[in-house]
Amino acid sequence: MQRLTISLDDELASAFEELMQRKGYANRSEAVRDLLRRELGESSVANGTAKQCVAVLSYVYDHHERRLAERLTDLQHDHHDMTMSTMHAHLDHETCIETVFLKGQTTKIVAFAEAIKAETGVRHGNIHVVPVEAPATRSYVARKNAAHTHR
Ligand code: NI
Repeated sequence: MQRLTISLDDELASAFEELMQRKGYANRSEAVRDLLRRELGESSVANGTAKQCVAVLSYVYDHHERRLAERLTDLQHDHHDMTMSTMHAHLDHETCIETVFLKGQTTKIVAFAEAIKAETGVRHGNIHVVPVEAPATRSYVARKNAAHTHR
């Protein structure tokens, strides 16, 4: 554990305090740790160093759109090696919301998510990628997996 002392100008410091309050952080250290982890995680995905990831893909779609539900299911079956689980809810007579839990090679997962989002009738597509390798961003999942290593 290292202790860092940082200097912020007044404006940035009060914006940080405001952000902490809005997000419900009880202390500055945890807020800074989360900001750093998010930035490191996002940049490791962007620059390709996060080779493996877990991800949550969510989207809304119209199940009356021609064959869309079937196409989405086909896409998931085509990627069964990375699709862990799917949750589906019917929002109203036409609209469905789906969340897909994914695990595997980051580039493949991102490509799969883009393919789903690009389907006609899929709206509000969003993916949250969590790197599982980079030590600095060690996630809950990575720690949990490490804790489950039996010797
Ligand atoms: Ni539905």
